[in-house]
Amino acid sequence: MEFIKVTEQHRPHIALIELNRPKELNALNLQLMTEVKEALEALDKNDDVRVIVLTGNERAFAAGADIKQMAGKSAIDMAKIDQFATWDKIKKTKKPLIAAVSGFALGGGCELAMTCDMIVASETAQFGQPEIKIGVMPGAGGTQRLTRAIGKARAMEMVLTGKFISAEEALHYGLINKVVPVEMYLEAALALAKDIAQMSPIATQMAKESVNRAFETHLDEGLHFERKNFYMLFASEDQKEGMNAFVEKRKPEFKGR
Ligand code: DAK
Repeated sequence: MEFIKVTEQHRPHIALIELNRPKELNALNLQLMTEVKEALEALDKNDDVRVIVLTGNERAFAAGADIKQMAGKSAIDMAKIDQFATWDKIKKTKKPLIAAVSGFALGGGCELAMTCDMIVASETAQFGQPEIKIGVMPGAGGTQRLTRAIGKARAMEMVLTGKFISAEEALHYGLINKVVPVEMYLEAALALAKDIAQMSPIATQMAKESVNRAFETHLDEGLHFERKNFYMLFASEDQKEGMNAFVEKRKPEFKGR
């Protein structure tokens, strides 16, 4: 991996992916995105990993797709590259995925953070969809996920003016989960990951799938989907362990079976 660093067991059951193109503010070139996709696919298959944290560095989570790589491309070039295939695979990650964001999360960087399930940010984080300033518009979910997260009025303003919002504003708008001092953002994301890693990994994955379904279907179908996943969990050893542990007044030990 040239542009990312992967630590499979950064903490027990928690993997860490670090975007590592610091001079370019982690601009998301094609190779970097392919590496992220491949790392997520491998971690999804690794039974020892229950939660994944994705981060950049203090100055930038990611300042967007690589403008220098895109600048000369034609529409046909873009269609042939079909980068959406990579982004679609990232979206399909089964395990809970937490973005730990500091500094710039712009364009594709903001979209990548929003593709994660939760966002923990440093006080210095800035979120934005500035594509309009370079003559295009968001292409990896910015008009859809941002609008669902913060509502039409605010999304429209961000997308049409390219203005950035601060971490505090992002928290207030409901885009992110928490804001902490810059020296703590990664630790705070790892602490959240640890809370989740203590649960049954089967249950967390099914719960994630069910919450995400809320954005893709109407209520009746979503409730039906939730119900099926709920029943399915009664086929797991972890359900027996969790409920028996409660009755026996002890801490459950989930095995992911
Ligand atoms: N691409 C390429 N290089 C970038 C970059 C980017 N997005 N952002 C920064 N860099 C590079 C700069 O060119 C500079 O490189 P050198 O000149 O040193 O070689 C280096 O990083 C440091 O940046 P600055 O010197 O500009 O640093 P400043 O602190 O002055 O400014 C900034 C920081 C983040 C405000 C500024 O760099 C900036 O405005 N960057 C561009 C932000 C932006 O417009 N982002 C949106 C890009 S479009 C798709 C999926 C996704 C997308 C599209 C399609 N498909 C699935 C098809 C996404 C599109 C985008 O994200």
